Amino acid sequence: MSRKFDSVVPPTSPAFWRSPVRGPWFTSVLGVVLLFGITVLFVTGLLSYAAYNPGLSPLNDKTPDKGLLGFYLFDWPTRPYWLYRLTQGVHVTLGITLIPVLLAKLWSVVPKLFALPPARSLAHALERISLLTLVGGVLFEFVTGVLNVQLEYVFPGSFYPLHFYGAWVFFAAFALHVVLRAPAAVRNLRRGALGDSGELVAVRPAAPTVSRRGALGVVGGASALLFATTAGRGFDGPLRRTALLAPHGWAEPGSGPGGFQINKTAASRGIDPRETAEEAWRLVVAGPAGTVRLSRPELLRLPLHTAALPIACVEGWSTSDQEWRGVRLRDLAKLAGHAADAAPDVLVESLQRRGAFRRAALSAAQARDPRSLLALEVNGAALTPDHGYPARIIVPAAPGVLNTKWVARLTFGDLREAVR
Ligand SMILES: Nc1nc2c(c(=O)[nH]1)N[C@H]1C(S)=C(S)[C@@H](COP(=O)(O)O)O[C@H]1N2
Ligand SMILES: [Mo]
Repeated sequence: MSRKFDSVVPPTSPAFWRSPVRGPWFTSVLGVVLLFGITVLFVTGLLSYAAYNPGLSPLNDKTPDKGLLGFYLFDWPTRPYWLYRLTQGVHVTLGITLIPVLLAKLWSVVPKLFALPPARSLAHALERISLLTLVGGVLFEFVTGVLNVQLEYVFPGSFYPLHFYGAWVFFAAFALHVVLRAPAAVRNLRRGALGDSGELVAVRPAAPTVSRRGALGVVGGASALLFATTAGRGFDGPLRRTALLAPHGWAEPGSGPGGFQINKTAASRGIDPRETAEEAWRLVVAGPAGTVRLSRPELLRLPLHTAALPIACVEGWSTSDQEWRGVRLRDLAKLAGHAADAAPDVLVESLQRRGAFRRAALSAAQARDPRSLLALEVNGAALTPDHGYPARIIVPAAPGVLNTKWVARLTFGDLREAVR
């Protein structure tokens, strides 16, 4: 793809663009890959949004002004228990894998950005504006997504609304683009690489250094490399070590029962060991029957149950199943005055005083599931401080953000009452 050009030819001239790789076939192949890939990203993104149960409580809702965009929301299920691990793993891994395809697609059509006159007609002007929305939208979604996954806290509190509203704006432009271009793309693909003609084909092509198929191979190879260095985020042990692109400098979980991914340490969340000590810490359980206070030894004397469940974060990493042991949320609901089968929504509050994720609302379906625990132990030992000692929530199929650590209080009942 040699880029030699005469300094006198401006980029607004077709003669400026000399790569012999450009052409409708190359653009259409990449377009079809993106059509499927971006559709999966959009659907898994909408699922990820639903998984936070934003309809449940203002606490879970980062986008209270969503209006009609929340039309599809549903009560996030608790089975299969690996649901969010799968949908969010696919969302993040696929998004990263598609980056080379996206860049190649934009490169393949970049001459059009410079084409003159800016508008030949009103229809042409509208089309170019919609393309700016499309390109701006896709870059915005990929950049915000990658930044959120790779660098925590670049968007204090605002990643959710940005990525969510951006997705709808982008997807509207994307759907329009697909409808307008699909017939031409099908024609280009039928005609094949050799039958290429049209505005994208260089009028003064430079000598080829790679065939069009070869160039596609380079793009595919780059995607395969990104996939191979990303997918390991969804596993523990040796596989995680293949995730070379995952953010490093995280707390080292070490080995032993608590030797799995730690997102935020107790120290970083301002959890004081004096508050979690056995003498000091009490779990408050509130409901219509009043308020019960339980020490950790008292909780350990209640019926204990185990559940093998992963932690799966919105950032796309997850752990393999861990063996959690603790008290069922439905049994705690009973202590608070609700029949176990009629356990209502529950507000979970942690010892943590500041920062996001110190509180979360769980749905009645989540509270009733027999695998939903207030976990006291993991993998046969007491929780480590960084995994939420003295007690943390674990719920099947839910995003990590709902697995509150260092729990201090559970309030069963109508959450609109509980949250002010
Ligand atoms: N109190 C509290 N609980 C929390 C968080 C937090 O910041 N504070 N982070 C949540 C998020 S976003 C995730 S992904 C999981 C990570 O759990 P781990 O660090 O044990 O892997 O904890 C959740 N529980
Ligand atoms: Mo998370």
